Amino acid sequence: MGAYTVLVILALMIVEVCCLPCLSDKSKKIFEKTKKTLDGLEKELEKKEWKTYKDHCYYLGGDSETWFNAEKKCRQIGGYLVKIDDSSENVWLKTQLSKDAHYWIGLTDLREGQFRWSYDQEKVKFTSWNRGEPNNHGGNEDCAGHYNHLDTWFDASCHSTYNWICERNFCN
Ligand SMILES: [Ca+2]
Ligand SMILES: [Ca+2]
Repeated sequence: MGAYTVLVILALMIVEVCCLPCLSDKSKKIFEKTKKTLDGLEKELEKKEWKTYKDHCYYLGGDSETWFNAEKKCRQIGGYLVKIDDSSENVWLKTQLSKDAHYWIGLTDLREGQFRWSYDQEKVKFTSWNRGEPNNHGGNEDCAGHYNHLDTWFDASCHSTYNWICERNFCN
């Protein structure tokens, strides 16, 4: 590469850098427009995906996540990993779940043996453990999930990945 070519490339790079500020207004407009479109799509999606039960709304995360990431995703969309208060909520949930996946719920015993809901740290009252659960298998199961085809729960390693159920105390 000749010295002249290098100089030309350098000059072009400098022009490019200098022009960034004049481009930024246009870029900003494009960015704003894209953001508006995305916000619109998100609202549309929210309307579709949240299911209503007794004035609370539920969202089923269709991808596999660790318990912690699932909780984070729920918080990001204005909810929390589901807190199952009673048998009727539990049975209704079962009817909503895909048959091919298990789902994280917002129940953990990070202090062993003392299961609490992550939403408000309340000690669990209503439970629907599957037979033999929670068994803290391998001494390493602190997070709870909901079986797909049953209305019962299990405990598993929080680092396992399952689908997830978010709850929110209001609907749109
Ligand atoms: Ca609930
Ligand atoms: Ca278990």
